[in-house]
Amino acid sequence: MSGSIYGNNLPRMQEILEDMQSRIAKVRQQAAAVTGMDPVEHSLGRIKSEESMREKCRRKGLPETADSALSEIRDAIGLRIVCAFLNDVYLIRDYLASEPDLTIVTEKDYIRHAKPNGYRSYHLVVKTADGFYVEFQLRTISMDTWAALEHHLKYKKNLQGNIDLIASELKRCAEELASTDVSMQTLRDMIIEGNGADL
Ligand code: 0O2
Repeated sequence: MSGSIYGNNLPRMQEILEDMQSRIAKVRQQAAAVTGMDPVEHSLGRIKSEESMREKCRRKGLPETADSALSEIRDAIGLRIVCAFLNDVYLIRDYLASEPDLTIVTEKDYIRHAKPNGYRSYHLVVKTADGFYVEFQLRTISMDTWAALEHHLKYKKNLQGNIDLIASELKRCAEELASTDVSMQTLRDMIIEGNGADL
């Protein structure tokens, strides 16, 4: 096993990641110029590490090849966009959908249809004109906090205690956070109405 699983595509992948990051920066500036508020709290971009990609190929029963890493698996290039408010998640979604050179390949609204464990996020896979896939995970700060904790617990070895109780408490937390997200959005809408276009 020698060389990168991505073959000689890494420089182009890095370029695409940077391009996506600058598009997000642009839409943040545009939205802030109109509303006075940045729709994105923070964002992270990454090329999936060699080791994680090889592990994902094995987990999915795929050969460890560039084709698997770039075509069968579609999150080699990934961005996580964390928004303060629910509506901002959909604003970013609409912006990505409106980009003429990007094709939406899959779209999963785990916000309106949460996973059974309580996971919420909006997942979008887009394809660039030259055939690279990019996965976007769009979520609120609350959803991000929950996912980080759940991820941490999931990979914690020798987790002691009542696993069923932990799972049901985690789900309850996800529901409480989701309800807080709706309340925060309502509050924001009320403030905007009270201030015209100032917010
Ligand atoms: P990593 O290391 O975070 O990238 P896929 O696994 O992508 O082929 P699927 O099932 O269509 O296929 O993906 P899905 O359900 O849209 O989720 C993909 C990614 O979302 C995961 O990537 C996680 O990052 C995140 N995710 C999905 N479900 C959960 C969850 O229940 N908890 C948390 N914390 N994150 C979740 P990877 O590849 O699993 O891992």
